[in-house]
Amino acid sequence: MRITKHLVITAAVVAAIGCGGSSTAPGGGGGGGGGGGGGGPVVTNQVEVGNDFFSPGDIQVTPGTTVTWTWNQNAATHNVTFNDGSGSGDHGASAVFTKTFPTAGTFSFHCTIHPSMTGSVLVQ
Ligand SMILES: [Cu+2]
Repeated sequence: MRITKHLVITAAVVAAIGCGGSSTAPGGGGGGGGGGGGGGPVVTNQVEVGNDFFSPGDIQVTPGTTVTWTWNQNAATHNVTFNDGSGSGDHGASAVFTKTFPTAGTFSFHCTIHPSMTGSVLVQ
């Protein structure tokens, strides 16, 4: 007996069609925003003196403005000292120091006890 096998090879053409593969982003955007708080000085003549910070540290005033530094109720001993050596001297909680800035310029200050405490008055 002869068994004839007819092998029909069907070339299965697998058409891998890429269509539909692209996924359209489902409205992913929307982020952004959140601005504000930039690095510029704050327009104010009031500075809080706290433990290891002046708040705000960098302020802006117009010529002739008197700036007031107020030690907060929790403040340890700090001082407001300008680069020319002038300043408040050492004070503690609830102290107040004022200084008038008649001329334009940038006047940096710091606490000599805590060098990390720095600030500046931009007068313009
Ligand atoms: Cu200090």
